[in-house]
Amino acid sequence: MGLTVQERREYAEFGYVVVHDCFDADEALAMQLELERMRRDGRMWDVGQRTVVEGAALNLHLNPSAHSALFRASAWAPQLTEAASELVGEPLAFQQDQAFYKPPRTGLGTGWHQDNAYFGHADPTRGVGIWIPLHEATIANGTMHVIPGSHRAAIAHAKTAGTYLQHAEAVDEAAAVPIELAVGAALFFNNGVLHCTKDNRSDLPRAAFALHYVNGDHARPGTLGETPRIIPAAGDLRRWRSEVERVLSGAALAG
Ligand SMILES: O=C(O)CCC(=O)C(=O)O
Repeated sequence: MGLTVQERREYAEFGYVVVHDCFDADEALAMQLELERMRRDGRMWDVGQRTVVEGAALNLHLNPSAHSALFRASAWAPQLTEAASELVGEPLAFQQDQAFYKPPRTGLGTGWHQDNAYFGHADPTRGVGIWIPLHEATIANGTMHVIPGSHRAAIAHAKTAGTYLQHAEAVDEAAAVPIELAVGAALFFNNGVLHCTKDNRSDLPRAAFALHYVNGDHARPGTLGETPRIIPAAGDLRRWRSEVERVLSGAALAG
């Protein structure tokens, strides 16, 4: 599908761009069902190593491609690979994926950071993150916030006590912009953009899925131990769509 000239310009200027209608209803539903299956199976863990019990204040994470063929195939979804390769250049390499789940009322946000604090690329603009809400992401449920233009300067980070997370040491929050997104949309953001999520104070859960691509010539293992893998910039539509259909037909049989 690729990005429009306007979308590429916005990304270059601000360090991020929202692509509306990145996923159709089937794709979005399949991702929601898979995340919910993994959550029910107890695959999610709290970044602060808190016990995962109902009603607790939690920031739940998961590496979905370790447990789900659908999420493994998502890295090959052409609407992601084509846009990512336009933003970071070919050869395209897939770096890693993560999912985030904030329970209703008690879900905890993730502090301000630049993803390049984890990846350590010499040029953060050679890496792109894609944040995909699996529930509508609103100010009330603590959606992603970004600081436009912040990809131009690296900020010092420190380790957040009791977690594997890094947080930026100085952030001008007055410049922050909340990014409200419908299900089906995706936020593409430069590895250098300062971003955070806030607590979920709403009565519904808020989940999101994020993938990271990097230009293959600049690829290096991240601090989470992952090794980037070269993938075709055109992606593989059949691989992605057959996984979407498999998940939906499994749900139809079960339901
Ligand atoms: O959804 C979240 O809480 C964190 C997302 C994030 O920081 C990221 O994708 O880099």
